[in-house]
Amino acid sequence: MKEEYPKTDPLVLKELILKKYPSKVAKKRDKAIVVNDPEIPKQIQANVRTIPGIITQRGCTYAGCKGVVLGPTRDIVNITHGPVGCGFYSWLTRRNQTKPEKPDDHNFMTYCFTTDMQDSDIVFGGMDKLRKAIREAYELFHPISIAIFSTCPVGLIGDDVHSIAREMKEELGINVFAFSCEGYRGVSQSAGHHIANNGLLLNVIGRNDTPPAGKWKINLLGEYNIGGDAFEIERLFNKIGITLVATLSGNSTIPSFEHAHTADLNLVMCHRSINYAAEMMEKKFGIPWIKVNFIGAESTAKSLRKIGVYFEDAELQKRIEEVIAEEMPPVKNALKEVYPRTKGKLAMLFVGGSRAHHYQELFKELGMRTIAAGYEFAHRDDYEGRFVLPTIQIDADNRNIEELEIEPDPARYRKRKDDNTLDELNKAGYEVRDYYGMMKDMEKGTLVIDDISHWETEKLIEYCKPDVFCAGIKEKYIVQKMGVPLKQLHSYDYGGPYAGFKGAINFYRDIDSMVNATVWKLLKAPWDVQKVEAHYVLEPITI
Ligand code: CFM
Repeated sequence: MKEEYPKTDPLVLKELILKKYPSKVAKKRDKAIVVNDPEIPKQIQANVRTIPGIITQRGCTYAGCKGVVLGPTRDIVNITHGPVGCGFYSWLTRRNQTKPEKPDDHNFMTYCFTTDMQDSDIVFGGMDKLRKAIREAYELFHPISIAIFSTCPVGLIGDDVHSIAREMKEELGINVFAFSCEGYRGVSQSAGHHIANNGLLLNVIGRNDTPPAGKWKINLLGEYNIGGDAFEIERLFNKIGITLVATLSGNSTIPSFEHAHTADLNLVMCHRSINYAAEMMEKKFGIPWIKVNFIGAESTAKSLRKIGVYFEDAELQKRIEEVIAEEMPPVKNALKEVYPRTKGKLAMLFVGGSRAHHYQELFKELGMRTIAAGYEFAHRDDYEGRFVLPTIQIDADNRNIEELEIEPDPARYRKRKDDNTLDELNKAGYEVRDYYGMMKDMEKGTLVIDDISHWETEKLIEYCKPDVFCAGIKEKYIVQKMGVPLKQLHSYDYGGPYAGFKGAINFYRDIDSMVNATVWKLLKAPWDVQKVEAHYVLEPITI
C-alpha cells in the first residue's frame, strides 16, 4: 500500500539553523548536521567537543562511568570522590531498577555515597577523607566490593585514588578499585563508558572460573534496566531456557561479572557504551559478540533468532520459535488497536548513544515516521556503521582515554567459534562483531544531527511540528511548552518497561495516548505569537 506523508525540506531547515550562528560555529555545526541517504551514509562529525556557549544535551565523563555503567550494580558501594552535587545528581533513585534475589541480599542502589569534598580538601588534598569514607562505608555495610569515582577536582588537585584503592583493598580484604573518570576527561559521557569498561576488565571480570549451569550461556552487554527493561528480557531468556551469566549492568551483581568470562556469547545491546568490553572479552577469553536490539517486538524476535542461529542448535531454535509464537499475538492485538491512530504520525529522537536508533523500530511498528534523529555523544560508527572505524581520526581528546593492550588469558582463553563461521554469519546479516549503525535504517531525506543544540531543537520543532519528540528531562518542558509532547527515553517518565514483547505493548499504548492527546494543541506559550508556521514544502514521498 502506498501512503503519502508530508515532508520537510531538510536543506532549507539546515540553512535556517546555520544562518543564525557566527560563521566559525556554523562551519563546525554544518559537519554535524547531515541529510540522510541510507544507501550511502554520509560522514557525520561526532565525538568532538561541544562548542562553548552552545546548550548541549550532553553529560560528563563521570556520569558515563559512575552513573551509567557501574551504577546499576546493586551489591557494590560506589563512592563519589568529589563535591556533594556530583554524587547527588548521579543518585540513581528510580531510573535503574534491580531485584535482589533474597530479601536480605545487598542492595545499595538507593544510597548515595560521597566524600562531600570541601574547600579545605581541595586545598590540602582529599585522600585522607576518601580513606575514612571507605572505612566508614565498609563498617556500616560490609559490601563485597567498593569502587571510587573521581570527579573534576580530584584530577585537578591530583588525589591518587588508585593508590588509596590498593591500600584499602589490602586493609579491608575486599575488592576495592578506582576510576579516573573526572568529568572533563573526555568530550562527553562516552569517555566514561570506556574508562568503566577498562576497569571492569582489569578488576572484576575473570575472577571466578566456576560457570553457572546451563546449555546456552550468554552475557547481555549494554542493557541497564531502565524502567525494568532487563526484567522483561530476563523473562524471555528464562522462558526459552537461555542462561544469562551476567548483564553489564542492568539488574546485576559483582559475582555475576566475576564469572562473565564463562559465557559462550556476548550480546551487545548498547554498542556505544559497551563495545570496548565486548572486544576485550573476545580477545582475552575468546567469546564472540553479536549486536542485538530488544526494543521493538520484531527486533526482539530477530535478536532471539540470532542467538538460535549462533548456537547452531535445533532444540534451542525450536524453543525460540515457540516463545515468539506465544508472545506475538498479544502484541499484534495491541498494535491493531492503536495503529489507525498512530499511523503516519511524525517522531523525532535525540537521545544518548543508542536509543535514538533502537526506538525507531517501535515507531516503525506504530506506522510512525522518524523525520529527524541524533545521538548526544555517539561516535561515527554508531551512525555510519563500524566499517568507518579505521578512518576515524584520533585526536587529543581520544588519546586521553587509555586503550588497554589485551592479550589472550592463557588459563581462560577458549575460542568459542571459528572465524569462518562467524564471518559467514556476519555476511548473512547477523551483525557478528559488527554494527551497521543508525543511518542505514533511516529514510532518505531525514535529518541526522549529532550533539544537537537547544537552538537547533527549537528550529526543528517549529519547522516540522512533530507529533512526539523523544529526549530527556532537560528538554522536556521546553518542548512541551512548544505544544509537542515529549517522551523521555532516558527514564521513561513513569512508564515502561519498553523492551521485549510486553514492553512493546506498553510503548504502543503510551505513544498512542501522547500523540492523540489534544491538550498539547491548546498550549500557548508567550513566544507563540512570533512562531513560524509549520510548513511542508518538499515533494511528498511514497513509501
Ligand atoms: Fe547506551 Fe544507555 Fe544510551 Fe548510554 Fe546514557 Fe542511558 Fe541513553 Mo541516558 S548507556 S548510550 S550514556 S543506552 S544514560 S542507559 S538513556 S543517554 S541512549
